[in-house]
Amino acid sequence: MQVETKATTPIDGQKPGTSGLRKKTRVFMEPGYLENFVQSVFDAIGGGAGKTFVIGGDGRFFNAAAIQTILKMAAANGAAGAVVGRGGILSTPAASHLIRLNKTDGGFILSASHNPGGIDEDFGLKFNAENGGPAPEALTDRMFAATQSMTRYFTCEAPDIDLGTTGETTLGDMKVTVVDPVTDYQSLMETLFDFDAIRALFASGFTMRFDAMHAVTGPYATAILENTLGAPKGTVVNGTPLEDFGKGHPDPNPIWAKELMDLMMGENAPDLGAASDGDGDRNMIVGRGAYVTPSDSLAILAANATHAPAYKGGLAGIARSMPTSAAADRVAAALGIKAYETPTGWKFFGNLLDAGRVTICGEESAGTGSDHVREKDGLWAVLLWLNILAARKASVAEILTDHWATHGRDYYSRHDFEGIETAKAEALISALRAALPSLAGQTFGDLTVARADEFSYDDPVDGSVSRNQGVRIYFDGGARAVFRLSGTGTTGATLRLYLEQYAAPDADHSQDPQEALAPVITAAQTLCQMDNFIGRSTPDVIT
Ligand code: VG1
Ligand code: CO
Repeated sequence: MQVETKATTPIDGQKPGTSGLRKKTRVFMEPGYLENFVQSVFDAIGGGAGKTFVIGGDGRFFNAAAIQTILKMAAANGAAGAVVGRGGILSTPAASHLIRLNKTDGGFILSASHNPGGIDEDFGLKFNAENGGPAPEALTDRMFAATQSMTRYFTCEAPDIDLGTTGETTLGDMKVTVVDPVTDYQSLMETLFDFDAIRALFASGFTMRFDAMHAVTGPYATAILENTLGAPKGTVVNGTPLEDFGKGHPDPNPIWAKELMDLMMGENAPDLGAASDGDGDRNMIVGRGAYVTPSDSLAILAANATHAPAYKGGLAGIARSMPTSAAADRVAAALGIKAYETPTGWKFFGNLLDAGRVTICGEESAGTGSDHVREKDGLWAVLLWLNILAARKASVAEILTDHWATHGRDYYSRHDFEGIETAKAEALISALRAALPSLAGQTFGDLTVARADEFSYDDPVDGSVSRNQGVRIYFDGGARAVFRLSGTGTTGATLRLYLEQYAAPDADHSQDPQEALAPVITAAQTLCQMDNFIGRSTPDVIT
């Protein structure tokens, strides 16, 4: 194999965000764009020589071509091996598992997750480290630094690898192993959950709809739910991954999974509705007439985890991202275990999981997971729910109301304001930051600020500090508003306003969340002078 050294120059803006580098697909397809970034990964990890990597993605447009480029570059950088999902397909949690199972030196995950796909939509690339988790900030900082001084990349002339069939082949001196994307992941799930109990649940007539949203979980859900657990054919819908996700937003929330929501709120609702996102790491859970917010789902999974074989010994601790509601903290307190609050993004859970400090983690953005991999895991959450439903012999709605009666309800909602001019969004955050010292004691609408700060995270495992992770406003009476800018978008800025209000176990839990949150919505919008800064007060997406 002849290694070719290609001269190149640095490309602006190749800074990984909350979850890897995400850009418009056409940007990724520009000559050298993908190559520069991939080379920066190799440079940041001390080169590829002798190393092995997992490579796969969510199947969106440009997935297959990008994998061929990465394979050639890996071989040219001296890699010893690559493990690739058949057809270039790997869900994010399955990729995380393969990195750990095969003890590789990391992996390249090609996905822009919940962002739409297609030549005019989004593409993304993320590097995960040898623990199977997203590169921590110290590593993404090194990657970004490498992109800024990039002068050459290494590749080679070679025919494309046939990814259509499993088996081993070589690319120069590099061994390429094409694996079934589902098999190892399914085996892992079988070690965690009581498949017999779930099988018996389906056999008893339990009904479910799983919406794969034309994204990566289709093959996984079909193999596990229908072919193994005996859910009737047709339980999984939109189960064939498409390059453009059928032109949808593969984001499992009540807005983008509206069809599923309508079904679940209607007369013919099955017992359980679930959905996952583009790359299979998010989940939505909805019972008959009962939507479970991701924050509540995290808390309920943690409170009931011992029903599943993998967690029967109890949990070491629970971690949630800062904007996620305090519901999980209440469960941790009740269980007498530690609760951790981390910045947004799964990369911050890695150290806690590696150190054995936490067993279950979650985010308000529909991500839950455990120490079985180092990513959030959509199907895992669905299977844990199924295991709990099978064990408790109760409906989703019953489990939800029972949970609130025990721990209280954290009314919760996120309001997203999308496509804002970046300068305006940043001005709003800067003004908030400047106002922080004087906010306590001031009243906005009906609510008085108890305390306010900007979240900074001191990682208790490696001592690293991550600043400016969102503005938190706590009001008297148990309400909280959080402001932060999204780090996964590809155009303009998205302002996320996270809202919550606690209602004690004996309080009214039957309100519509938007009504229960009305005072904190008003207070938050007034306090940040939303209208002045961005000229808007109606969110584009409410979850
Ligand atoms: C969003 C979510 C965050 C999640 C991230 C990646 O980030 O808020 O909780 O970890 O997406 O999820 P941001 O910066 O846009 O708020 V995924 O499913 O894209 O890997
Ligand atoms: Co995702």
